[in-house]
Amino acid sequence: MKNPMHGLLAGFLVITVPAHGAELAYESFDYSASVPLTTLAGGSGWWEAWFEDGAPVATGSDGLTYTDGFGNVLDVAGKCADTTGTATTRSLRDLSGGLLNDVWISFLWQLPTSNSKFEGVSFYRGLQQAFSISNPSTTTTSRILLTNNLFANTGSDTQKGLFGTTHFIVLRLTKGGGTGGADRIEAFIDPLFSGNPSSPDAVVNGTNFDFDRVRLAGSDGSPLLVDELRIGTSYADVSPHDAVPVADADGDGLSDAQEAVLGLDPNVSNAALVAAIQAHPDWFDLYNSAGILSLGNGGVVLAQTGNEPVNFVFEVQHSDNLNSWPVLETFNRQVVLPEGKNFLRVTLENR
Ligand SMILES: [Ca+2]
Ligand SMILES: [Ca+2]
Repeated sequence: MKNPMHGLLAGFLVITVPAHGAELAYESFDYSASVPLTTLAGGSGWWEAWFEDGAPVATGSDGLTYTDGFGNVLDVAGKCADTTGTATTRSLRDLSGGLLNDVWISFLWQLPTSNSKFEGVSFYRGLQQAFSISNPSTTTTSRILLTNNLFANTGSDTQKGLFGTTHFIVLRLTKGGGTGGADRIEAFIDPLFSGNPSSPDAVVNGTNFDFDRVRLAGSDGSPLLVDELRIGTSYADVSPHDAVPVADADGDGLSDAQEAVLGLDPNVSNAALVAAIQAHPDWFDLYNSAGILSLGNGGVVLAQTGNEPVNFVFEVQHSDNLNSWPVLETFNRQVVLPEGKNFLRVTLENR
């Protein structure tokens, strides 16, 4: 605390164990190839089967796959959805859990060929289209757009998207997290699986992005492949993957690639030196976790668990007798650390 608190008012910080996320819905299109989605009811977290508005989207001949920039492979199953048809295709499915917000959404996306037709994945609140990821319908340029359908279809261009390439699209909805307390959606294109993505490629604000329905559509039957649609309460829920084993020929914990950077022989173990450095970090002007946690400097340093957000409950307490301290006000806040960061510091200032 930079200044002592005055009077009979004090802050009390309680750190709660982060709640583990939960996968809320999943559709892998684990059906036969090249059949209409209508009446298909696989996956989890859905209210009844796919239905159509016009012509149905069908399953593709195969499923999509995705490998992130570190070589980790997304968990996939079954086929995909393919909007190709002779007329506009639209298939919809309702979620079983009612209206959702404060969630992560992910899906695989591939536009096979150049065109200037609308193809997209849209999210509805009942009959109201709320937000969409789509291909621009005014140009043949390959782009992935995030659109607020609630307000004049105002969009945000991710400036990303290649024809014939499978992209991993992640949306993060934050209720009240936008400008002036509006809802916010952040779009991330091809983020790594290793940590919460923190630099969105597009952002939109809107009055209410609650949704309970998903629609896949291809205008005039133009082609879009969509697969592995997931909704969850954490990024980890929507990015399950198999980590690729890292080559470490001598088994000393340093990968062959890291040893190459350090000029070491990947076939000669450096385990003894690594153990010595870990046992005596101060000899090398390094901090271990305990050392970092002791660097409060008037604040409190906290470590995150895995990649989970850190949950705070901050209580302001008051007292008439300095003995009993009932709560005056409680603040709840969840903080997601930037990728690659494991510690945060909290300070309290009386201004
Ligand atoms: Ca699939
Ligand atoms: Ca090694």
